[in-house]
Amino acid sequence: MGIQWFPGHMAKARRLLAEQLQVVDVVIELADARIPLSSRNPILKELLGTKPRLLLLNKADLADESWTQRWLRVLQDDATALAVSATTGQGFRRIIPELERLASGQMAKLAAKGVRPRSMRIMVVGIPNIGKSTLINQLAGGAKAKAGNKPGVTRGNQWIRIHEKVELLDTPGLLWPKFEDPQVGLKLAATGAIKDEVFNQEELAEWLLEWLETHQIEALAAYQAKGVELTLEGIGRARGCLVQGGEVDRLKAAQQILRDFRQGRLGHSTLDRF
Ligand SMILES: Nc1nc2c(ncn2[C@@H]2O[C@H](COP(=O)(O)OP(=O)(O)OP(=O)(O)O)[C@@H](O)[C@H]2O)c(=O)[nH]1
Ligand SMILES: [Mg+2]
Repeated sequence: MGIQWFPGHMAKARRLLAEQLQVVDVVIELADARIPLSSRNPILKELLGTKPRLLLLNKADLADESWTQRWLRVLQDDATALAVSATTGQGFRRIIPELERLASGQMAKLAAKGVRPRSMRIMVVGIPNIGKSTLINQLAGGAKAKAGNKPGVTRGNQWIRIHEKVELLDTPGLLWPKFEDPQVGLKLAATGAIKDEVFNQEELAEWLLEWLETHQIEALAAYQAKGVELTLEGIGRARGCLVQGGEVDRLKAAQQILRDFRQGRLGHSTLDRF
């Protein structure tokens, strides 16, 4: 990993986050339901301290449902955790009531001090491309925050009112400078949190294929049923990723495999398991 992937804007984002934390009542931490462990920023634990926190496992529509339930049981010990999908709205009914419950202590404290009632302020944090802006738009019922299918779309903090009594702060995705376990980097890249330029796409797709084959052969059953070999060459040929002369274009094949995986076309996979 020779390329600088902890860009300057992330160091700035970390500073801004610490500042904004002072004025919010609750933090929504978004993690990826496909990698509930690898997608949680270790920096957040120390930054957030005792601030009330709602943990949302987003993109649950792309994860293995039984693993999501297992993860929720484990994660509940640390923070209130819900499985959601910001694109479909799955699991959203419980978000506002949970936020109100988590903020109630702080709101009561303000009332006791005689502070004029104000909106509940919620900060939304998480790794790049996890769906923070999409979640805010889903809650707001309209496209108020810019969202997009690549990491690094949101560059600055933005307050968005989603309700008479609730304001949300959209923040830029935050990664951390060093992965102790190289598998974490691969999982983050495979799910789309790290820019595609950072990892060799062919190596990444080969790692993913091997992982899927070892852990979840049923996800690739459609290819196997057609006698397609589970390699860049085999799948590249089946998906028509060819150069002139009929050779497989390995880079195109790798990009296609990663795209298919990210869109759930290779099954509903949870890459973090225990
Ligand atoms: N399948 C699926 N896709 C989602 C979900 N939530 C978000 N996405 C997609 O993920 C991509 C990233 O969404 P954003 O909301 O821009 O992510 P972000 O966390 O704001 O990203 P940055 O601003 O770059 O940090 C978009 O293509 C969304 O449509 C979800 O629950 N399921
Ligand atoms: Mg965003």
